[in-house]
Amino acid sequence: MRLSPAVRLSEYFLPTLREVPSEAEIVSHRLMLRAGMVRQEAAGIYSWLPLGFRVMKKIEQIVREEQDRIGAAEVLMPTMQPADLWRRSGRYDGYGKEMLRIQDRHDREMLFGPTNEEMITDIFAEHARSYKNVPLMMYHIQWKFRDEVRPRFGVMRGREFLMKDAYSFDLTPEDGRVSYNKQFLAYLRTYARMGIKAIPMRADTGPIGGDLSHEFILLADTGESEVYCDQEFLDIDPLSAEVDIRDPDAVQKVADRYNALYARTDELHEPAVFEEQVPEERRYVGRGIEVGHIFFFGTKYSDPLNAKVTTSDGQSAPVLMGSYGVGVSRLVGGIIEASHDDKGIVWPEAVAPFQVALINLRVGDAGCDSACEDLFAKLQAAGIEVIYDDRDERAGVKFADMELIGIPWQIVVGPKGVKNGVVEVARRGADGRDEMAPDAAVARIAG
Ligand code: P5A
Repeated sequence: MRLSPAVRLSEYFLPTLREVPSEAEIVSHRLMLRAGMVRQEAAGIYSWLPLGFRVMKKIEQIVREEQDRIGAAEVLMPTMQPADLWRRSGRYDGYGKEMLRIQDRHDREMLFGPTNEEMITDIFAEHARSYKNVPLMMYHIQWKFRDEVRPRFGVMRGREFLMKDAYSFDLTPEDGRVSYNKQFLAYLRTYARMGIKAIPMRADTGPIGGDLSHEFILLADTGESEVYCDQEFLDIDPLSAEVDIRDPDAVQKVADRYNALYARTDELHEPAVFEEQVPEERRYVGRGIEVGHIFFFGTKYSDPLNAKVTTSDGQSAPVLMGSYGVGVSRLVGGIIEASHDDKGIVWPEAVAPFQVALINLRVGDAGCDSACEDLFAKLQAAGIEVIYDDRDERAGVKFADMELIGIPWQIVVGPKGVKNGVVEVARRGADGRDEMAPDAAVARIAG
């Protein structure tokens, strides 16, 4: 999906707020409301306004590219599911009040899907026949509904939320492990590309089931989960080495590097174990937000839903499955928790709604207007996404708004500079402004 490469603020919908909304408990929620990114429609249910929508789409696209890269095929399953499917897996009653149950006009029982293990297993069961159909991975990026007891923290714990959920199908435990490892690696790359640190932690499997599971915890001081880990986790850069994803040994090697850390750090939540096993200078204690969760659960769904394939020697065997979730809408809030200052959001470049804010200090002044129009066109030609503040507003309002919404670069065009043939360039989160010719400004940001 292609986002609009450039917008004029006078034609845009950016309902920023000066006041701090009283209902918001945490900084990301406050900033998302103040930056005009979302509007709450009901408890835990949000409309995504233009700015919030752009960020969510950027996150979604990074997730998509990394899934495609490991050979997972994108599909789209519906939000509505028949209750019968969940009766067959045995999860219909167990899921309890968190599942939103709906009746259609024929009194058929439906539900708004909280996840899609049943449906994808049923799709596989209908179409796949033999060992030649596996290994296989499919994913979709689709809205989920979970009627959480206490929806809070804005989009971080919503009732309706966007998830990427992938599913793997394999014949042998060894192949299943390869699929799991591929996803593990894809997750490391996905978060690194977003400019954030997300640490894989061994996890309980809960209602999804299975015996192998990792949560990915985005480091943020305000997070709900405690993180005790070896500093080495933070020092590994997942993007530093190009791993051939089609080579199972290479993939296993990366997973092993993390697993070696777990071997030492499995019970790190016990302070005594932590102190005994991790040298003081490498002890990291912090907080974080769960932004992903992956599971390998074997035949938990393929057994009851009869998803079998014939083996090469003519036997019939249930497929082994895993499922892999990323909290796409949660990440929008999570990244803000991890990256903000007292002026507002500080977006990592890869997920910023726009790369540059072009600020016209004197709208109506012929020199400023034409310098801005020229820059607006040149930035677009250079492939840089730009939001042009062409509103008739005070300079202070413009600076405050662009800082609040966290745009990585600012180009400031004022009457004095225009006379001297220069503009000012500033970087969000850094001090100072540099004067330079307009073309140099474009080159600086492009470079
Ligand atoms: C894995 C994919 C699953 O549902 N089934 C399909 C498995 N896992 S999970 O851990 O329950 O959810 C995956 C990720 O979704 C995000 N998430 C939420 N985001 C916002 N609001 C919620 N209420 C919510 N619940 C889960 C989390 O990031 C989680 O890791």
